[in-house]
Amino acid sequence: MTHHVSRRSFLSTTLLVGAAGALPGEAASDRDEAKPFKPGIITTWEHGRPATETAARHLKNGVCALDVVEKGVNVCEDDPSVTSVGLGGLPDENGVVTLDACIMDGRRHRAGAVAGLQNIRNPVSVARQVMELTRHVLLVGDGALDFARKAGFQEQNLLTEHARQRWLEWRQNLNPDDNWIDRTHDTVTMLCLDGRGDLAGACSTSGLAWKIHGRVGDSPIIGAGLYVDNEVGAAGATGVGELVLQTLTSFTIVELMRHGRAPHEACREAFERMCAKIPEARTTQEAFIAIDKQGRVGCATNSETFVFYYSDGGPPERNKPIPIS
Ligand code: SD4
Repeated sequence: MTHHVSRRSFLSTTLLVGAAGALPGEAASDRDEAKPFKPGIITTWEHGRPATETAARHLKNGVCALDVVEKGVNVCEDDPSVTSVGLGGLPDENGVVTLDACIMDGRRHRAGAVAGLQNIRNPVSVARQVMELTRHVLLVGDGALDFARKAGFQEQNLLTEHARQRWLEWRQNLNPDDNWIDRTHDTVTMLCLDGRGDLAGACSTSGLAWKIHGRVGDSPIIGAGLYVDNEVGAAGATGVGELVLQTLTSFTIVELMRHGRAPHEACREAFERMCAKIPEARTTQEAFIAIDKQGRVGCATNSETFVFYYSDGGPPERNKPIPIS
């Protein structure tokens, strides 16, 4: 399924302004010229709307893609009514909320990630600090929490009463066929091409509800839940992370775009490849989004309920892709 950026807006050129986000040693004037690309943001799921609204405001104000995606994803993390991300996320089998997130900056091909992080409502911002303050990419569990504390993040209980009640219901209805897979799980993944033509992406999730304590999904793994290549494009995933981990879907999509596929073709081909290797992928919920260096966006999903939001800096547009059967 493709979201077609209108021909008129796609062909319109973007005048690059301001120096915000310029790399050290890079003169803003190097880039102040009309370019044949269209800045844009694409975000997963219904809760992507408020996240995209905030992100779009920043994009319009000339903020760099890296800040756009962090600030956008923070909106979802802060919302206690979103039960799959940050505060209010559904817990693991022990009733503990553990969060996975990552962020990637196309300009320097840098990334940061956290997995199994407890008590911090903005894991994507902790991931950003892992990227900014250390030479590591991924911190997990207690180590990630220690790092977050030292970086100045406040701890809080992330288990809302609503999430606790749902966990209690699940425990009462436990059955021996439980496979930890058939859950509601709606990771927020956001990709952005900014006014300078730079790409970034971020994703954040509480992972599969009632997962085994210690389980890590695809979302904090660079190349699986998210991948950005500043020369080519960016891609991200939402869905059952085990399958995404087994096929490194986001990396695959970006590589397919490198070889000339449009974003929707790359997403579709990656999905078909996943199904060829793992037939179960036809029945588990999976969705992939992508944006290329020109600002074209695309998506492939097998989910009846998946939606994504797109913005070029204006009000978010809701898109309901036709699921692949
Ligand atoms: C995970 N991929 O932890 C995440 C969950 C998700 O839409 O994306 N849900 O496997």
